[in-house]
Amino acid sequence: MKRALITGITGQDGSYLADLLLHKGYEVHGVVRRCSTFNTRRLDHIYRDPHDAGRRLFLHYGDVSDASRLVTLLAKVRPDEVYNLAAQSHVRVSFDEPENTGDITGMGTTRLLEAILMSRPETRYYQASSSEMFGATPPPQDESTPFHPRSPYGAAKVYSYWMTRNYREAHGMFTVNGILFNHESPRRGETFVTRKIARAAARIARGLENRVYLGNLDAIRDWGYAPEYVEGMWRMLQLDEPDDYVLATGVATTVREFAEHCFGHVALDWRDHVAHDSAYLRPSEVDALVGDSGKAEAAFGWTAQTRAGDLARIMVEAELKHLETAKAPLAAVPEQMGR
Ligand code: NAP
Ligand code: F7E
Repeated sequence: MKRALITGITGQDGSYLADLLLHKGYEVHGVVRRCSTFNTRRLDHIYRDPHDAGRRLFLHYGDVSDASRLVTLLAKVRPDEVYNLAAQSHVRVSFDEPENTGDITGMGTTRLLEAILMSRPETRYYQASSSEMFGATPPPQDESTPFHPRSPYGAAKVYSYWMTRNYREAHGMFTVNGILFNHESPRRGETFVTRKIARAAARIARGLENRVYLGNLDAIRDWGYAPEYVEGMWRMLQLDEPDDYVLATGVATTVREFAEHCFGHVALDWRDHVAHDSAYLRPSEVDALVGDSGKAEAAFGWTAQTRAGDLARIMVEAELKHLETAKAPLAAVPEQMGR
């Protein structure tokens, strides 16, 4: 039985990756931050009581800011594959917390790579690199596009990208960068724009609120469906040689168009419900990200299947279903925190 360790297992991608690896017969170990409230909501459906025999999902407290913990954890688990998905992943928040973002999204990678080198260097390593690294460089972007990050988050990811390459070149480790363009789902964090809009469209349709405040509607993103992207992560670690790959749909959609899709799905006109708030603008914006994932298609046959219109439908449907089943609909995300 193969053994994998996932940092960021409680996040959107971590939870889908855990689903996938359990389905493939892996023993899955996840690193979870200690938190005063439960942060394992996305894992509820696969969690099994520690006293149950035969379980294959194991959760361990840990934090990528804590090098000694990573060393002991890697020595204890001795995984065949490590997926480093842990990050302060919110671009707008990275302007408020640039140092913390550098520590977690940047230095966290080095701590983990070093712990692997010390304990089991033959472990295969996946780094969650991001299209945010391309930043100001115009689309289409692929593996040879120069980086020009526009946020502390993007800069931290560029650092992690190069550390991942360096452990491959310097130590011969099997390390890969998956350079993933935006991918979304009903499990997306509530303050990312797709989830924020889908959630608002459903709540407005059910009469729970009337308006959603957004920032830049002109930004262009390449939005795919997260479960397809975690399959791509896994495939990268099954190749004969380590390399770096872009995963993207290749389709450009503006924030405005995504809002049109979501509100259209509940037969509403987005213009009646979307208002502007400059709090959601970024000090420096990434205007357009549209990827070319031809290299991934050629190397391991990966192509994105779901486009933005279908994604909007999937996300709004999930919000509507949630409202039907929730006893008391959750309160709106507080405005100032709803970056
Ligand atoms: P996410 O939902 O924000 O999940 C981030 C995960 O990192 C969570 O499990 C979080 O734990 C964990 N984490 C944060 N700080 C940590 C720390 N100090 N130590 C240990 N764990 C920590 O992000 P995602 O959308 O799943 O993305 C997964 C990875 O891919 C991230 O590295 C992200 O930057 C990158 N990425 C995402 C996209 C995308 O479009 N989704 C595109 C390209 C790259 P809590 O649950 O406790 O907060
Ligand atoms: O913003 C605009 C905003 O926060 C998308 C992360 O997963 O993907 C994600 O980063 C666009 C931006 O995602 C609001 O200005 C308008 O242009 O959903 P987002 P992101 O910044 O693209 C990359 C690939 C990652 O790696 C990151 O980890 O939407 N926008 N109005 C807004 N964005 C937010 N959040 N909230 C608004 O009200």
